[in-house]
Amino acid sequence: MSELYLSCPPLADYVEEISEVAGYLWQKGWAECNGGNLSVDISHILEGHECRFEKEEHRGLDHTYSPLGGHYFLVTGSGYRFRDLARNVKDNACILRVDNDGSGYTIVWGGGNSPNFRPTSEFASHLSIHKLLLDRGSDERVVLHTHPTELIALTHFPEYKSESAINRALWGMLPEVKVIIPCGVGIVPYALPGSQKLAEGTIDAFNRGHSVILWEMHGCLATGKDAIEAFDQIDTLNKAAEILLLCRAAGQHPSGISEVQLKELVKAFNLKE
Ligand code: 2HA
Ligand code: ZN
Repeated sequence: MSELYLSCPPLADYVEEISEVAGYLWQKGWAECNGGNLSVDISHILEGHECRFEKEEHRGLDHTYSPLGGHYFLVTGSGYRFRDLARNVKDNACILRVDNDGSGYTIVWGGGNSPNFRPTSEFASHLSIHKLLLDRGSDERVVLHTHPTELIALTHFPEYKSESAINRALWGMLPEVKVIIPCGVGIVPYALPGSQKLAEGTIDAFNRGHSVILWEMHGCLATGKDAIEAFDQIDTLNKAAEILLLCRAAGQHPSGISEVQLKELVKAFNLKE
């Protein structure tokens, strides 16, 4: 076992869970090439441990994230593959500490031996979301972005460009969708990957009450208490998208679970409407 895990045993479980989810994403076909990224605020699990980190590589940030000063994140690398992460977290992700003033960060572990290692290209979106979760006092600490094929396909349909239309269609495919994602998915119109515009659109969608966001013609982003919870929400939504597309491919336009049946579900499971 590595020095780091010996000095901070709970970290080993986190690293294991992340490689498990990375494997699922690859098996699902949602992580082609270097598609997707993941970050975890691990500050809480480091508390009370004298962690023996191994390196110090400092970098600046384009924006300042003062409230995140001093926080530690486990983050996947830019240009790195989820299928490789599944086998080896240390070479394909890093742990970094955000500077006290939030204007930069220091990589303290991982990143392989590459001097060019950088956190994910979507780091701006991830940090903005972690800041929001912190502001809210949320216990969600994971941000996961991936490319779920069928959900992305639906964002190309003119009739599913609106949040109300796509949520009505997805909730209608199987009861689990309303149970797991009662507030529905938020939609962010297409914006350049890694851009501040995409990060801002994502924050707006979170502020509308969503915990899963669809980036039009690009992918999906979810938060969760852990990586499995974030994955499960996307998996459930994508299952609904698969059923919808299967019905369409068979020449059917399913009317799905009715309003009355959805209301019955909300009542029975005490869900948010
Ligand atoms: O990390 O998916 O959106 C690669 C991407 C960018
Ligand atoms: Zn992406």
